[in-house]
Amino acid sequence: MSEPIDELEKYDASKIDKLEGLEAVRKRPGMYIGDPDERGLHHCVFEVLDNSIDEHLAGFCKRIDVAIHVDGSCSIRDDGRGIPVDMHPKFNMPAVELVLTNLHAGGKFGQGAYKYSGGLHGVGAKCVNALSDWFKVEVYRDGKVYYMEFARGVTTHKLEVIGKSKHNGTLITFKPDATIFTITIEFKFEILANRLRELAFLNPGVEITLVDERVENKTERFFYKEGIEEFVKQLGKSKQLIHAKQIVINRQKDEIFVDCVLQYNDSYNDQILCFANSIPNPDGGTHLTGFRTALTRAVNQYAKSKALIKDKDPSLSGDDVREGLVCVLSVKLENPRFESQTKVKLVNTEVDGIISSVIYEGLMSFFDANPLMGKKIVEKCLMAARARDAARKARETVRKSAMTGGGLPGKLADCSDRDPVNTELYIVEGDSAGGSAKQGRDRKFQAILPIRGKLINVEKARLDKVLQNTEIRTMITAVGTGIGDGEGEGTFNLERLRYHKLIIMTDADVDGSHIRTLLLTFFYRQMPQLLKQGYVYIAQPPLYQISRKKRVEYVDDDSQLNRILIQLGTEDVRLRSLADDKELTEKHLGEILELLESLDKYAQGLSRHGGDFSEYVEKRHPETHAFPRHLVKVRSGNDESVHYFHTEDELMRFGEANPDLGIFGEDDSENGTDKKAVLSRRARHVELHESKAIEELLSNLSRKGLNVEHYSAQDQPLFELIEGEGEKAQTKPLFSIAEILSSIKDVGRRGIQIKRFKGLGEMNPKELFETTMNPANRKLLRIDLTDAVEAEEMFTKLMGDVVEPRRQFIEDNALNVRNLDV
Ligand code: 0RA
Repeated sequence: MSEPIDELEKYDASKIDKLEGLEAVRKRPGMYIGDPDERGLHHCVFEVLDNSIDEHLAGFCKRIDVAIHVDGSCSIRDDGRGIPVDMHPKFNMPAVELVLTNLHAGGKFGQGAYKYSGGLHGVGAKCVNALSDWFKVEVYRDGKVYYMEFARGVTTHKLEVIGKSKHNGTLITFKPDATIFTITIEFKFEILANRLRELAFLNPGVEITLVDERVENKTERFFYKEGIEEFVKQLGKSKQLIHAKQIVINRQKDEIFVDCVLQYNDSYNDQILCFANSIPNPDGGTHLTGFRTALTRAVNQYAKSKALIKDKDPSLSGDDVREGLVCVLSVKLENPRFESQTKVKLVNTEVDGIISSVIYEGLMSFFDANPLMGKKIVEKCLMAARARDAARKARETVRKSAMTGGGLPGKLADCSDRDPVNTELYIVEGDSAGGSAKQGRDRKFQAILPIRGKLINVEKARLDKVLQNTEIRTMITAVGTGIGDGEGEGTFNLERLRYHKLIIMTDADVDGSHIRTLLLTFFYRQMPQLLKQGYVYIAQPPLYQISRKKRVEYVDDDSQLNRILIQLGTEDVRLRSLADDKELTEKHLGEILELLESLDKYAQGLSRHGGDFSEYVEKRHPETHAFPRHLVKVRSGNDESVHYFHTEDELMRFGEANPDLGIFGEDDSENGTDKKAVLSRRARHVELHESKAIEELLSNLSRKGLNVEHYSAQDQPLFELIEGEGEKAQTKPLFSIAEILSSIKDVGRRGIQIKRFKGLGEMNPKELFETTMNPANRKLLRIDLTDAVEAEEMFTKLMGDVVEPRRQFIEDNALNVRNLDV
């Protein structure tokens, strides 16, 4: 299996310039991993991961397991060959130590099986080592387990055999150094998950898992046999496709491997994701240029050859042929060069022509073999061309009116400071809230733009229609940047941005959330740079106002309100258990309430899925005491029933016995106008990942003396709530566990007034300023688009035509409706 000596020979002395310590990396982390911010932090994981992916590319690694641990460290395990452990003859050091401590040692990159490696110069893992508080490596090789440990790049535990193993592989665990990563050292599941998913798409066949041990039950598995074909399928899954069959091109030319999958949908945007050696290049580069040229040329060529456009007609433009296109373009080449250390743009000049010819040939042969689809695609592009012409005219008029009419819209209450760095624009829903905001604001740096009613849905209308909308035009003028790509007047120019904070302020109701989504979608489609650079924010008005005697307090959300109610409630009451006639200590009661409060959240979650918590508790497995893992809600006309299942098997059997519910297959009742589909039953299956957490909570509660069986009401009282002392004490019997929490909250609620703010208009100007606009108190939510793929999917789902994904999305996210669109 392993030929360590041979391999080592190849990268010995000649490849290792000098023994350079890792101090250089610690001094200037930016040179090696980019800024030591959140991105840099996660980059560390990706650097180590790249080595495992290399092992996969070399044909030795099938599986990679990534874990975020409770102490904030992260581990990456692979089943590759394992880092070599042999003594290096010249440096008198095991290879693994050399590889992890010496900047220019390594030499496995840029040759042999590692030709298509993503890492540059192989500095990856050793930089991570240098930037870690501690760094541990276990190597499984030659039937043994080897172990080594470092601190900030310095060896603290020499290589040692610590056990036996039949397997091969490498396990690296590290804890980032907080003195380097000063902004954050907290790994985010989503950031890691997005990259792992991407890697699994780009490297079909590798199985990657991610587990977050900081929380209960958070794991994900990424495995895509079909690679980027599945990627494209997923990107387009909430859109109406123009053609069912994907265009798949994979070919090798001059040592460059090209993998490309395309599919058109009926939206007005394109999404082309480019990768070089599995590294995303959001700014494109030579591979993208080559692709674009080829696409435009091929579609025009085909359209003309089939007389779908006349010779005298203008050609379809690049924008026309890309409208509604979803595409993943992945190239693998020997020496990728990028514009910067962050690798956002590929610059190898030789790539352009090669990609262009491969893609052109691929497209032409696809069109020839599938003439109907070719025709459909050309027709779609022709439609885009016509619409683009109309939009260009519309934009022209927007620009003209902005230039001539003296500039700023009358509804805008501008601020006095003219320096965009200092200023903010509040885009406020409704004239009345707009009025309050105008009165309450600090006019030096806060500008207010009220917008009225429903905005036009920018996802469903073409740009020319969108630009006829007055609200949209006003907003474009106020923001100042203009819209659309390209160069020249009227197109987007970030330098003309008039405020560095654009703050969307809407009511905390359904309409408000709709308007907020529309605004965000508009920014996302027409001024994406604003979102990418973090200029767009969402104001977070408080949800409640509570007043007690003369004191007024604002409360952000339900969980904060609950905490306050529980706190107030426990100040006034005690709890006596009737089973042993003992009063609980305040501490004991506090702990119980905390558990009950968490349980309540799960109970509410369950009821959002249509379940009932008491019933759920009763469905506990009589022997194992496990809770059901699956819930299926069946709707049939006005009837609703809920079914619980403990295992996949049980669920399968139910699905097989009720095939009309389509629990496993795609729900195709959206398609076709079959009357029966409208009348038929519908089912929704939810996997209750929370069952483990609920089990845990209930066992904690039982350790605190509460019996799960008593969750719902009993015939006899279980507890007594006591208020007041001695003679004057009042008691109230409680018949269930659930009642403890609710009755204590009831006590807390006494003597205070809780007002729920439905709309911004319910606050007076001073309140609105203090709670929501005053930089000293407010909580702004910055919209960041770390993951464009996810954002794209979210916007299409929320705003697009396909009903089912949207309904599903909204239901799935009902847990946090307040931030539905963020
Ligand atoms: C140097 C040489 C070889 C493998 C590796 C490094 C290697 C590094 C890492 C880091 C994480 N997982 C890894 N797996 C392998 C070649 C080994 C050989 O020829 O046996």
